[in-house]
Amino acid sequence: MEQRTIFITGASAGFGAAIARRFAAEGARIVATARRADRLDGLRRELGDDAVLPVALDVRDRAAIERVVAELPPAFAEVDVLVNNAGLALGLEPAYEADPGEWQQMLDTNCAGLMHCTRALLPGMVERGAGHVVNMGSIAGSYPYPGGNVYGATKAFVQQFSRNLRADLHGTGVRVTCVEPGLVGGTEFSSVRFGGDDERAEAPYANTEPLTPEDVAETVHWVASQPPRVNVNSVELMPVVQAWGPMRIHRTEP
Ligand code: NDP
Ligand code: 8X3
Repeated sequence: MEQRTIFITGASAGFGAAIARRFAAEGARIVATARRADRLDGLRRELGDDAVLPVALDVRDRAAIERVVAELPPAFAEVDVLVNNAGLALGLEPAYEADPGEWQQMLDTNCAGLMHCTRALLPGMVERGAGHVVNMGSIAGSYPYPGGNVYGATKAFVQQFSRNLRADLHGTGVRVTCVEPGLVGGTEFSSVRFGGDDERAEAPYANTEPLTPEDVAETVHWVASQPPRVNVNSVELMPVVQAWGPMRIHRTEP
């Protein structure tokens, strides 16, 4: 396979860093973006100067996204695969107690950030008649759970935005995939969700075997490595230990 250029948001931790490593292993060039530049520099030291271009980017800053894409150096400018991975869940409170500021941050990051990165990189892909947008959804976009309120809704946005992108891109040769993982351990996701409360953060993974960031990275690499005629629309993956819950019935005292 010829050398590809992969633009990854949220490459400083978790899935994003694992995805960078997976593509770098085949010799791809990685534009590694996130807010924490020191982490991205670490990735460059690990994978090599030619392999990784670290770029500090807060995806909530639309002007910065446009600037970063416009100023990509020639070796990294023709992006083959955009992995819209940056995202977060904040809190698990019911809607009537949740923090509106946290709701806004999830919307700004998971929805607006993802759509503006896509908007910035799509024209080049359409012009070249090739490219792939891989969006990081979640099972939370399909199945509601208590406290998932806005987080789940942002991931439902990611799923439907992915489908609508496909509708717009029909005939251009540009592909779109939504990857929708369930419980994955070994990332900062839960620690971020619970504001650094380690006990709460570790509870979902206790005594079980969740998916790993490498499982997700392998899935992203697989969807992006199919022949050009194949578009994998979506992939939902869960660990074997996870399945759907029963419908709940609230009963009053007799
Ligand atoms: P991590 O918290 O480990 O990584 C999240 C990444 O997003 C970090 O690199 C962080 O970098 C980046 N990020 C957060 N906010 C911003 C921002 N405003 N601008 C740029 N980058 C940002 O989480 P995961 O790796 O677990 O999650 C990655 C994606 O996968 C998310 O979209 C998440 O919703 C989704 N997901 C996670 C699941 C899980 O169980 N872990 C399951 C299903 C989906 P930095 O802080 O340096 O900016
Ligand atoms: C992350 C999976 O179930 O914690 O998207 O919302 S879940």
